[in-house]
Amino acid sequence: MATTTTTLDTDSRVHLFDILSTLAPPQNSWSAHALKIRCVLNYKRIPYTQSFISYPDIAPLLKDRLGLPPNASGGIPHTLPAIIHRPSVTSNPHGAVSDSLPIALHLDSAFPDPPLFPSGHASYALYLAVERILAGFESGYRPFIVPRVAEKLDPRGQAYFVETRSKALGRPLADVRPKPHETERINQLWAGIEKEALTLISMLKGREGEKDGVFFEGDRPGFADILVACHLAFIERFDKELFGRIVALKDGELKELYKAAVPWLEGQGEDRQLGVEEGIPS
Ligand SMILES: N[C@@H](CCC(=O)N[C@@H](CS)C(=O)NCC(=O)O)C(=O)O
Repeated sequence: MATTTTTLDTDSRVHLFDILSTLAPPQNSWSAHALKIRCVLNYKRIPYTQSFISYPDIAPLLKDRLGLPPNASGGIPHTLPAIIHRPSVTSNPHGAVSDSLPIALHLDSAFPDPPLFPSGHASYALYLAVERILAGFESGYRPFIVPRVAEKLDPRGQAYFVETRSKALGRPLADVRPKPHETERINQLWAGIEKEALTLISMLKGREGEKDGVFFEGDRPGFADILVACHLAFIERFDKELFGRIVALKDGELKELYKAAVPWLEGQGEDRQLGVEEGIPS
């Protein structure tokens, strides 16, 4: 894809900062958080440019170059995804916003059609419930996936990721994924994954025979569906066997939702190298 040379000052498009990896397009976006914003941009057909940032450059870019405060949601203070959109963002001199939920809510108000919450407050409540279920789902799948992320990062990103994650987890990252002979642990993690997945599936099925459409709200997609698709894509990028097992549950409700979301997960903005090295015009 061609890389443009327009400056941010003249470019009214949204710019998405995603995380660099060695994965090949169109499956090069892998972080469930960054995928949420990619999906929102693609679903709403918002024109955007994109750049991919190596892990050790994320905090310097956000803090020093863009002057963004730490995420209000807690956890790691400076994270991707982040966007720049000067025409609509007034809270930051560069038009920058970080943290996936604030970004999604901002984009939903700046570009309201189609809405991320098709039934308004009820869809927002649905999103909160799905997010809660996904937290349990994620704690089951993380040990299988996170050690494999390191294998697909650029060399600087890999060194940073292995060091920070091993420190946070209190043991070498490579030891986190269960070994094939650890069947009890594998079964226990799978049981957690399956329990939460079955709840999502029963929500997708709806009351017996009454629901059409592959999304929680029938044929109207919303942010809750995007969230589920992004977690599934994160798993798919790094462990196709686990992904296959999850989407085969029941009548393949999760597979149908995922298939419908693929154009949003894989859609690409125009590549535009923008990062710590290049600097951000003030
Ligand atoms: N609350 C944030 C969390 C995002 C997040 O954890 N991003 C990770 C990548 S998946 C990150 O940028 N980490 C930076 C680091 O580890 O230095 C959101 O929803 O966007």
